Amino acid sequence: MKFVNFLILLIPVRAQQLYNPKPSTVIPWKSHNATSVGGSAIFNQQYYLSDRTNAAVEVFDISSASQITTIKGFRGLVPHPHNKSDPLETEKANLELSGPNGLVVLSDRDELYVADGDGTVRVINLANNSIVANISTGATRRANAVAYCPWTKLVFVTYPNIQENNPQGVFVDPLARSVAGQVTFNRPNTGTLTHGYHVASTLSEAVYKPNDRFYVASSSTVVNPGGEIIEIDPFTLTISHTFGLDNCYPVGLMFNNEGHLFVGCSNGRGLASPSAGGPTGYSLVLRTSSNKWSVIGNVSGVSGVDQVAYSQSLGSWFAAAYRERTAKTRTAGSSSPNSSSDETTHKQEKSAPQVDIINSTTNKVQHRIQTDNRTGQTVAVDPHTHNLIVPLIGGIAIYKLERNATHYLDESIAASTQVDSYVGIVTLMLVVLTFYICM
Ligand SMILES: *[C@@H]1O[C@H](CO)[C@@H](O)[C@H](O)[C@H]1NC(C)=O
Ligand SMILES: *[C@@H]1O[C@H](CO)[C@@H](O)[C@H](O)[C@H]1NC(C)=O
Ligand SMILES: *[C@@H]1O[C@H](CO)[C@@H](O)[C@H](O)[C@H]1NC(C)=O
Ligand SMILES: *[C@@H]1O[C@H](CO)[C@@H](O)[C@H](O)[C@H]1NC(C)=O
Ligand SMILES: *[C@@H]1O[C@H](CO)[C@@H](O)[C@H](O)[C@H]1NC(C)=O
Ligand SMILES: *[C@@H]1O[C@H](CO)[C@@H](O)[C@H](O)[C@H]1NC(C)=O
Ligand SMILES: *[C@@H]1O[C@H](CO)[C@@H](O)[C@H](O)[C@H]1NC(C)=O
Ligand SMILES: *[C@@H]1O[C@H](CO)[C@@H](O)[C@H](O)[C@H]1NC(C)=O
Ligand SMILES: CC(=O)N[C@H]1CO[C@H](CO)[C@@H](O)[C@@H]1O
Repeated sequence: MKFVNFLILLIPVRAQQLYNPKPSTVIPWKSHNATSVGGSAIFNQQYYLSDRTNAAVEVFDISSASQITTIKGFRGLVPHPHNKSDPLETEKANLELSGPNGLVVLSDRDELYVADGDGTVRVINLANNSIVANISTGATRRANAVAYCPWTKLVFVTYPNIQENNPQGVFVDPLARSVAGQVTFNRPNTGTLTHGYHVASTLSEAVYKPNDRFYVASSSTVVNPGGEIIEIDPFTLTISHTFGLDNCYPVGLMFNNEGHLFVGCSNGRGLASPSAGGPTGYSLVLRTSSNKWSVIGNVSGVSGVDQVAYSQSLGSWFAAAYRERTAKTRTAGSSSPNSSSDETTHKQEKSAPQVDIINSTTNKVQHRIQTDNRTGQTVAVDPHTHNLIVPLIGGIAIYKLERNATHYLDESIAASTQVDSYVGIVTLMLVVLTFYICM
């Protein structure tokens, strides 16, 4: 029996690497004190970020590492009607009325569509970075996520509409700059969303799967309390499939090149991830082909995710797990203010904001980059230069992955393999020793 127990110990346990590269550049915010951001995008070497705190879309040039301009004309953070005293606090702001939120580049039109807090979609001309149109979606509260189908030339806009408990999706025709259709989603599970004003929405990310359909994440509905992924046909302008999830509360979505959908879970109420015992939360990878949907990957240790990016050339997803939590184990009696003769071990959760880099072939975490739990909710990666960009309180952090990705990966894998072999050898010696002792 003992021998068998030791054999189990021989299975190598690969410790999760916390990878903390220094960003190659941190561009300070020109508009100060950003505490609440929406989506981000990279196009033509420029980085666009929805900055709710400063009621603007911020534009940065990546190669010169400088801020180009601030595009004003957005709603900004609207204080909660029940507490007007603290407009800078995200949790106290009424996100249902705030913006800018999601944004998407229409590369064939050289335009950026940005969803705002009053239900308007504002169109930015990328040649001169100015708002050239405001399209009313008919909504009166925040328009949230946006996605673009270049095939049918339609923009899909989500309208969470928490207040009326009536989430909608609106199709916008960029040529006519008007609404072309509408779908109604399952109602949110208000029993699950008990955070009151702190609830941002149940409808979160929207993505377009190339040459296929739109996909939207809904965190928790009456029909599917653990959340659902909704597929929308851009030709018939109707919902073509709904896939229910258990205990995921999906927020971020992103397809890889093989058409696999990464689903960033929040795994709990609000955006917090699960309980003590290490990073036990997870995100999922789905196959969405026709009506044969299935879960093909379970990415352990990645939760509290907001937005997700993908790089085909690096073969990785990048998940902004800004509300990730890990267990902090502490033995009473040391630095504890309650120190006494109590020798029990207390487990507490601790905020562990990070961007997780996930191999999109193996669906395993390759690296974790530490971020912050305020503005680290969005992530973008430049397909050409492999610059990974995360907005942090201290500035816009740019990680150059192209030159150093392989280097970092090799180094980290080498380090963890060394640890594995070392653990293996020690265990083997113990087994041999025990075997002789028992004899
Ligand atoms: C409103 O926000 C202020 C500043 O954070 C806080 O001191 C106050 O307690 C809040 N009031 C309510 C009713 O939540
Ligand atoms: C930006 O370009 C668009 C399209 O050419 C034009 O209509 C608009 O007036 C320009 N805006 C500014 C501020 O130059
Ligand atoms: C769009 O709306 C914003 C905010 O009200 C305003 O600043 C801007 O001038 C408008 N632009 C156009 C082209 O209507
Ligand atoms: C994913 O794995 C976790 C354990 O890490 C498990 O609790 C959960 O049920 C799994 N979810 C799915 C959908 O497979
Ligand atoms: C320490 O004791 C106080 C008072 O009994 C209690 O409120 C608090 O939760 C305890 N803290 C911990 C970490 O156990
Ligand atoms: C964010 O991090 C700070 C500092 O670690 C922590 O005090 C706070 O509780 C965290 N907030 C959330 C929502 O996790
Ligand atoms: C991802 O995993 C595949 C299969 O093991 C491997 O061939 C590939 O090199 C990995 N990608 C990276 C970036 O490490
Ligand atoms: C990439 O790694 C190499 C080797 O450690 C280092 O010399 C170089 O400065 C790094 N480049 C960047 C852009 O961080
Ligand atoms: C309220 C607050 O945080 N204000 C800060 C905004 O940013 C400027 C410049 O970085 C600081 O000096 C302020 O303290």
